[in-house]
Amino acid sequence: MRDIRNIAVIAHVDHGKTTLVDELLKQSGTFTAHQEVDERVMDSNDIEKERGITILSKNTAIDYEGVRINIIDTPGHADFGGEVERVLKMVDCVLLLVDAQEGVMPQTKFVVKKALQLGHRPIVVINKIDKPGSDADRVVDEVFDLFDQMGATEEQLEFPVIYAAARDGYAKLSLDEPNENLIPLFQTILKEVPKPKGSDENGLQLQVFTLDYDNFIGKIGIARIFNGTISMGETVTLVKADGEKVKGRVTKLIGFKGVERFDIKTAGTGDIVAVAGFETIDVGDSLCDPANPMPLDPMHIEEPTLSVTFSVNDSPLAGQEGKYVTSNKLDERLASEMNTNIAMNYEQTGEGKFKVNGRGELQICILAENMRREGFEFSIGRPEVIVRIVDGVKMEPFEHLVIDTPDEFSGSIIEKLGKRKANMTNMVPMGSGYTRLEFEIPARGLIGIRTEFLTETKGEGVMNHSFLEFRPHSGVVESRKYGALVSMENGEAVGYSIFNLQDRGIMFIKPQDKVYNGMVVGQHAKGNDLDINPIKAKQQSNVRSSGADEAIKLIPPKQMSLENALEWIEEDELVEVTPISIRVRKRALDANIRKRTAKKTKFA
Ligand SMILES: Nc1nc2c(ncn2[C@@H]2O[C@H](COP(=O)(O)OP(=O)(O)OP(=O)(O)O)[C@@H](O)[C@H]2O)c(=O)[nH]1
Ligand SMILES: [Mg+2]
Repeated sequence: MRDIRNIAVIAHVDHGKTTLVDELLKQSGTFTAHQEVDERVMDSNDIEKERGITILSKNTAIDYEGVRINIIDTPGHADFGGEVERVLKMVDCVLLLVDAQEGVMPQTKFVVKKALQLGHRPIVVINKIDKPGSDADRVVDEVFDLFDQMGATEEQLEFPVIYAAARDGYAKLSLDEPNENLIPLFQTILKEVPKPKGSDENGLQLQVFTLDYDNFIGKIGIARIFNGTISMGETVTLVKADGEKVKGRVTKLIGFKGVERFDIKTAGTGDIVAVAGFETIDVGDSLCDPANPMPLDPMHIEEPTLSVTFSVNDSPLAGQEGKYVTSNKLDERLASEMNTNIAMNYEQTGEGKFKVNGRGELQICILAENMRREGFEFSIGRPEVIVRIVDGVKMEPFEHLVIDTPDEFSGSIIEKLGKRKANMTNMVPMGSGYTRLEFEIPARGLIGIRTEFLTETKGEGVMNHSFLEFRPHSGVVESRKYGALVSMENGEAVGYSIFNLQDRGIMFIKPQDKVYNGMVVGQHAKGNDLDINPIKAKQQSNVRSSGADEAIKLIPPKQMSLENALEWIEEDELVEVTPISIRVRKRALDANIRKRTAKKTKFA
């Protein structure tokens, strides 16, 4: 059997996972001398590169002193926690990174809980020790306390610790050693990561944790072999999560090394490979020995907490900018998404309406962003939290929220969050003028808060949250304070009218933008909605007043990104998404209908 170690790199967002994987690849000599590689090479898809975050977990492999080390890089953002959960089952150990300054953060808790539950004894990497504000000893204590709180065993509490600066490419066993290279980390991996259990002699048992697709070879399952061997051309049995069995032939077997993938003939117990030949293969499915198919336990992933309704775009501008606009196309696209992402699901809730359930606003925004890049046009509604009835009690998801803010803003933040039903559990000075505030808050209270929070803290605050648990429903939370400026005309916006309207609030449009009756063109400075006419041109008199038009000064409009818009809208509004535009609109475009429903809800 091949000498193999399998590890996943887990942490809170931005603590340096992908950067560490880069360095592990480089220092193991995986790249050839002249190979040009991007920074954070594992963040390979467009949105990951643009945003500098990992969205999908990805695997790579290195060879170190004759040992194959398979490494899975995972996302740190709470919305992609489902990715981490399913990966943890595929490895025998984790590298838990913790920022030497920030310490334990909400997603650190989430991933530690999952890792300990599966019996892993993490290698703790205190990363970014080069930061001036780093306090590695304090952070090690925090990690120890966290493990203890999460019910770690004696053995798990004796976790090995490494001090590192991933970006600068060094790691060491104690802080007073010189900064050299990652050899101490490689050595620790070889020493501490258990060898895979199972044997090449047993019947095949392999489980898929990620899917991939190739135009020539079709659906590909990336999987870990828990027992036996698998070979190119061999016939094996695919066992689906519901127990259904289908025999099929392995038409391609792919191995990994660094950023390369290549055909292999055979692979054995412990290895991570990609397999093609099974059209219906999904995440969590097993491939087994046809003589005695023994599937692995299906994967359990934490339930979604948030839902957003995607619907066919029925605005007056529908179909002008996108390639795919029909209900069927939307349905197909969502179905294929859910195939590869078991942390999300969706249901059809009416003609052309699909309720997409996921882990958070970012996860759903990324899906919508991918769809618009592929040429889809659709509209999305306000995110809603998923409520459950447990023993007759209405339960809603709660989140653990951590805020780091300049001291002077902590009072106003506490007040704001109070109105959103947050309960403060901790407040500690962080030094250099910053305070850390911790809360437990209904997920509902977090919808739409980010922009407001950034304004409140002049962009200097940082907020992080991750799922805690379902708790009894906590009543009404405060929502948007401002009304909408709603166009009452169809046509093209005119500079002159925008100029006249701009002191009513914040405009979202600029001259020549297409508008329609019922489209939201700005945020009203007051609490009520206001119908306005953004296409009214100046009355032309016979005598041209020279240069008067050029003299008007327009305040630049607020450009609504998909996330801004989704955060901003209320229940009676929608975001219209096309490959070119993001528009906000009223659900009911007709002003009379809007007024009637507004009255009804008021007196309901
Ligand atoms: N000062 C310092 N910065 C680092 C170090 N390691 C990583 N960074 C920086 O931290 C930022 C985040 O790094 P990533 O590697 O993308 O973090 P990540 O954990 O993969 O982030 P997600 O995948 O989005 O959760 C980047 O700007 C890195 O350059 C380090 O050792 N020291
Ligand atoms: Mg990353």
